[in-house]
Amino acid sequence: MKIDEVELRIVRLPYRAPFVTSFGAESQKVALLTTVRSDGVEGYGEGVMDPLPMYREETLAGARSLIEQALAPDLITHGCTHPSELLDRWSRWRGNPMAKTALELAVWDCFARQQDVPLRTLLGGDRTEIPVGASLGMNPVAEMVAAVERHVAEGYRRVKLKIEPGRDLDVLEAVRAACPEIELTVDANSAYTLDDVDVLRRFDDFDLHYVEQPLHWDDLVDHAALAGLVRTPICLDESLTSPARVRAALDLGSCAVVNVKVGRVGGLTAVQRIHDLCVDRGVPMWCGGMLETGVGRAHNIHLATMPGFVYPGDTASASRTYARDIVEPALEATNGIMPVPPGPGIGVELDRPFLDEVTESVEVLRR
Ligand code: OSB
Ligand code: MG
Repeated sequence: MKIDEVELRIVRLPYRAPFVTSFGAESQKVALLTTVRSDGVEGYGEGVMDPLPMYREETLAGARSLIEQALAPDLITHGCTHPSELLDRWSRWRGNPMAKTALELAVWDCFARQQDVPLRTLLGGDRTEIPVGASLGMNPVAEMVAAVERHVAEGYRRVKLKIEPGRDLDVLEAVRAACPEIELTVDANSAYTLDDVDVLRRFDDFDLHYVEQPLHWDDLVDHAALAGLVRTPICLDESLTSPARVRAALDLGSCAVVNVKVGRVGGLTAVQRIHDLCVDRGVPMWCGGMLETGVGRAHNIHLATMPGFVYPGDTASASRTYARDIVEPALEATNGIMPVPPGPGIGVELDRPFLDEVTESVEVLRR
């Protein structure tokens, strides 16, 4: 495909409630939305870099600069015959998976729309709906318990609690007392060290499906050591930044469950490689989320239809996060089941008037 234009748009969208994790409280999304235009067809992607490097080290400004200076000129000059070429072609620029993904996703969406098929079909996903869970980050404990009860009543298939040292065992005790049966997980977003092993061991009492990224955000070795000291399975999020890193984590025994976020691993081709590796090794996967707008969320829903995504993902209803989303139709789960938008590509269209209201800047790169 010949790529005529790349559009980079920064949007700001307030969250309905602050999202509290071990790295702080966030009250709005600042997203980079990408559009590629090819023979009159558009495709959309979304970058998940934050303005400041809170989750991993990429930033919005750095990613935008890499796209402007290297990725978009390469794409506009050379086009591609299939979006799966881009991962290896862009490997000459090291790292920066979120920047690469922001643009690669738009190419995949555009390609699927040109073929007139849903994106999931290109990825080998047969399912037309997927089970979803919810990720809850709030203070104080009573508010967390109320939120868990609300999500269980709405039918969510799994609830994940954001925890950190000093806000962990009390939360777990309160939630388990209120909901003894639910599928429960915790996400520490790297807030502990191996010195905290006594607390981490006590998580074993709460029948957790897994504990997500307890240790340093780039570590594999300490997680492998921790896996030998606790019974609760370890799931890695932040540390898994490419197919090679996932293979290393599995070889080392750093995790028994894999959280896939397309932006963190470098795009949909990287997701396919990780998927095939995990299926081959019998390692369960699930699709994580970054509180994306409808564009990134729709991509997540399509990729989570691949057969290796056996646990409920974080791709919950957009209305949990935003009073109004930038896409139509709305991405809403019913009784914990998210339907995959059936149209071509990611199956959603931009709500242009509202998108313009929340747009901070637009830049168009041409041949
Ligand atoms: O660690 O999974 C995480 C959101 C932002 C950054 C990191 C994480 C999260 C979530 C939210 O847990 C998942 C979602 O609802 O999109
Ligand atoms: Mg996480």
